[in-house]
Amino acid sequence: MTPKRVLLTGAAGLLGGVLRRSLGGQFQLRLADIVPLEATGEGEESIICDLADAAAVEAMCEDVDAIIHLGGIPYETGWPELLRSNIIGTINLYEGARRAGVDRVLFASSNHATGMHPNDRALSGESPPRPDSRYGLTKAIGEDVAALYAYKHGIRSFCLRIGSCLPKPDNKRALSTWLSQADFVRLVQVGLTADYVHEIVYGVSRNTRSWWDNSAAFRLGYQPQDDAEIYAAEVGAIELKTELARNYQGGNFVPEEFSGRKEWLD
Ligand code: NAI
Ligand code: 15L
Repeated sequence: MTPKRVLLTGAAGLLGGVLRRSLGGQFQLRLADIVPLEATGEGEESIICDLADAAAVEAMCEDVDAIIHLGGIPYETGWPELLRSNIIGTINLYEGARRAGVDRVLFASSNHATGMHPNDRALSGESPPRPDSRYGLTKAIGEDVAALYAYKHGIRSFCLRIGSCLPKPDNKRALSTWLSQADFVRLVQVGLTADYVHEIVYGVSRNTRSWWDNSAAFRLGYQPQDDAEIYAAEVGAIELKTELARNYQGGNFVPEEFSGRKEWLD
């Protein structure tokens, strides 16, 4: 079933804005965020909703076919905030989707769910999590919440381990991790229409230096068009500062608060 009515959480954020601009007109969009936002486009409506409020989330999920779940904290911070917005928020979202009979959920996971893997290792969506931060762990947990609701409750779940979704790469690491905004939209279109049960894919463009085997996404129809390599001359010399950041997939998240043993990481 191709969805018509789509709920977009985190709609006031950076990636929410990208999707709003490109999906508006194709779908009836319900825009939701904890901060106010105005519905201006045709077929748009807006809702203020804190993802930690289970009853409000349940109401927000009614009468939609699909949910794109971008809402949450996108950086490293303390447990109370991450627990509330990212873990409780994602559980509430899936539970609301189940109660409302929603067909599919696209979950914005992150490369930081696997950030402690060395970057000379090609990972796929089947590679096990190795979170580089509390934030990365919230994304790994979100992928498991997605699996519970897919296999136990029949909600199609598409988890995007997004790399670096920026207008253009800003350093050498991003030549591997970059997801252009246009390719992000292409991947979301796949998530909204393809046939899958519980799929984990990487949100990455067709970068020459990509660390990720994204064949599962290609099988489902993802055809990325952009390659960060065209920016290599501009940003290829901009290296991350520490050895840990340069050698492990999570970049700067890896050395932050690191108190582990380097020899365990390979
Ligand atoms: P953003 O911070 O611009 O947007 C997130 C939105 O979530 C904000 O508008 C915020 O108000 C909302 N939010 C936070 N806590 C909330 C709560 N308790 N209830 C309701 N709404 C809440 O972040 P961005 O960059 O747009 O990222 C979107 C998603 O994609 C995030 O989940 C992030 O972790 C993920 N992601 C983004 C990447 C990127 O390169 N931008 C890379 C990897 C993952
Ligand atoms: C993420 O998950 C963050 O939300 C984003 O701000 C970037 O840090 C990105 O990953 C990245 O790894 O570049």
